[in-house]
Amino acid sequence: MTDTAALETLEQDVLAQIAAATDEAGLDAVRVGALGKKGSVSLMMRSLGGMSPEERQVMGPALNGLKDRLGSAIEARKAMLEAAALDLALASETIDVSLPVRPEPKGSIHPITQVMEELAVIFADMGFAVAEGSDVEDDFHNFTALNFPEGHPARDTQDTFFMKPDAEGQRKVLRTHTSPVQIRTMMSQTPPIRIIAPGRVYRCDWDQTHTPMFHQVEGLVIDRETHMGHLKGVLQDFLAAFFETDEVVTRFRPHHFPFTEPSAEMDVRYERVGQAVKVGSGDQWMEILGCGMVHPNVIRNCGLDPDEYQGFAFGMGVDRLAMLKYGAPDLRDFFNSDQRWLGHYGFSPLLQANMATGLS
Ligand code: 2NL
Repeated sequence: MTDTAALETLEQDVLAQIAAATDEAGLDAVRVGALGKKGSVSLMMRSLGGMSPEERQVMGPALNGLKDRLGSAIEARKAMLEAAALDLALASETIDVSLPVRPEPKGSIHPITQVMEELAVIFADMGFAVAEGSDVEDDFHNFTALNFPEGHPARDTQDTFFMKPDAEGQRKVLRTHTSPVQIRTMMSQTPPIRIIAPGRVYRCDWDQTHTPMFHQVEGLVIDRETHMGHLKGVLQDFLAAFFETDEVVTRFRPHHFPFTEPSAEMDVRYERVGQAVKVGSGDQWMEILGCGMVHPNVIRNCGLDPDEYQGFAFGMGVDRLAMLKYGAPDLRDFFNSDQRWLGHYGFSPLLQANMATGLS
């Protein structure tokens, strides 16, 4: 029975099975059935031992040839099936790289953080650097260097959070303004100085308009010939940029701070448009910030000569700016961590404030 005609039939049979295999698993079953240890071709190879030398001389090469041809046919079919599977995957698994990230971002930027970013962007555009410092400060940097006299009401435990006395008996405070950052900058750098100091500040106060922790940004310019005109120009440009209007109408009202002389509060024109507040024009005045020329005592306390250097400083509440610009009615909502409130008043983390394409 082991003649070449039988081999011919087997070859046609296996080739038909190879052609009919539609996936790699099916094709591998065909390979095992023919060329595997107990496959039809392998069994025939094994029968070579029992043949006469004449028979073996014919059947040996014939079986080897069959084995090679079937092996090549299987390889060719395998390559074809792989290519087809890849084409199918490429056609059905397209990736649109322009889609937003998944899962979609759920977090949002808190309006106070947003306003802090906007302030940094506006003042950076005017050449100011951002300076930061510790929330826990000593009496010297928070009060004494700033020309607060002994016994000034702000130094009182009524207004200021005091820490427990340390090993040297010194009572540190939670900074009541970010001015200590500016004091430290004046003591460690030589003018010209142009910085803003944004950050958290603390005072014993808790009602509709006051929270014991709030946010402030202060600014400081120290140079040889700085004057009130520069102060007014910087603050007007700042307010116009922040409230995104062409011009703002402002006025200085005389005031008093221990650390500036002269001191002023700056008001801006505004009007109510329904619930919202429009800043820049209108017939009402609104107090927006405090400012002044840095007191000569403060300059001297920082190791600089007030006859050589002078400058201006200003300070304002970030939380109030955020309320005004984004129309949140109650300051206490800013600190409730309510997801629905944040969803409404928050900002996209993917949109960064910048002067070129807009602040908010
Ligand atoms: C306000 C008023 C102000 C300053 C802060 C300052 C800092 C140094 C020297 C002098 Cl180191 N002045 N800061 C000056 C004027 C006003 O803040 O109403 N803040 C909420």
